[in-house]
Amino acid sequence: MVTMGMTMTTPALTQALECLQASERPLLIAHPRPDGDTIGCTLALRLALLALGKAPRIACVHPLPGNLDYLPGAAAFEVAIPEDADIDLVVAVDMSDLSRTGGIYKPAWAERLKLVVIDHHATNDAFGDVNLIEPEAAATALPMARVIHALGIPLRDDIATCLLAALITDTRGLRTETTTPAVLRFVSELVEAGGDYLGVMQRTLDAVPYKQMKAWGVALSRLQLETGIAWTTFPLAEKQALDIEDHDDLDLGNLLSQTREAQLFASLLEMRDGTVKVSLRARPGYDVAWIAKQLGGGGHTQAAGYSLPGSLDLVVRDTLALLRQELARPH
Ligand SMILES: [Mn+2]
Repeated sequence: MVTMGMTMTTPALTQALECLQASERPLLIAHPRPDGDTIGCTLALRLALLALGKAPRIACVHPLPGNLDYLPGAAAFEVAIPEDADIDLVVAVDMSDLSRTGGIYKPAWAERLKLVVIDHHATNDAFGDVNLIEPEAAATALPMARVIHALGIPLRDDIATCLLAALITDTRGLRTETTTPAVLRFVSELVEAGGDYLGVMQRTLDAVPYKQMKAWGVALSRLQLETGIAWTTFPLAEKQALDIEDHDDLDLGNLLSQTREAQLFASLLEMRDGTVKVSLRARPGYDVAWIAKQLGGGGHTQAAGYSLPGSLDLVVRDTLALLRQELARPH
């Protein structure tokens, strides 16, 4: 691996390595409503640790979506870990704050276990004892690849496939602003090393379940456009009619962001707990991270989100007000 600075060492990388090398039974946690980055990176690190003879456990509070549950090792995910579990390290993967473990992390662990954070969210509040955070990285797959390489494990075959799944999903098929020439070179190296590029494309991206396709129909029929902003709402009644669970990620943000006339995009989903889950997208040059941060969420410049209590109408109003502010900024 010649690209992506695989031999680059930072204090955070050194500390993360020390923790992982000293650990025999680490717990790796992926975030709720898991995406390809959190799952691919967690599985890649698990494979690397297994190759070192360690006994990692992996956890995610929600079931894996059908486009990720085929990845090598996916069946090993657990949905809960008891507080007194026999683990000796916790690794949080692809999450910007501790609440993103979805309750898997137990506060009592802070006394006895080190917490390593491996992430790329600009809004990450460095909540670990060790924080390997690369906000400029296209995906957590990049710092994760550095960790695995530094552990002495080759980035090939199943590990390469897991890292490809992470990179390709988080860049929406290599089309985000963060998809640099170095990222593209790294992708080609992973493919040369046995990573299943075509399989990942076919099985993660071009693999929308029928139910989700129907949901897209509802969301698109409710699509609205005002100067530069495309947005849609998904009321609870419509979700129930289509048998959609709250943890189903409909990926509406990415769908809406293809609307040619708009620079900013929002999807607002009514949830069963009385909150509204908002997903924002921005074209290159625009920024939605500050909006999410201001409303208690997080994310990236081009993709961010948050949840707010209140009616759909109220959250639409507050969200549109901030999106109009962003649109009005000089660009
Ligand atoms: Mn990510």
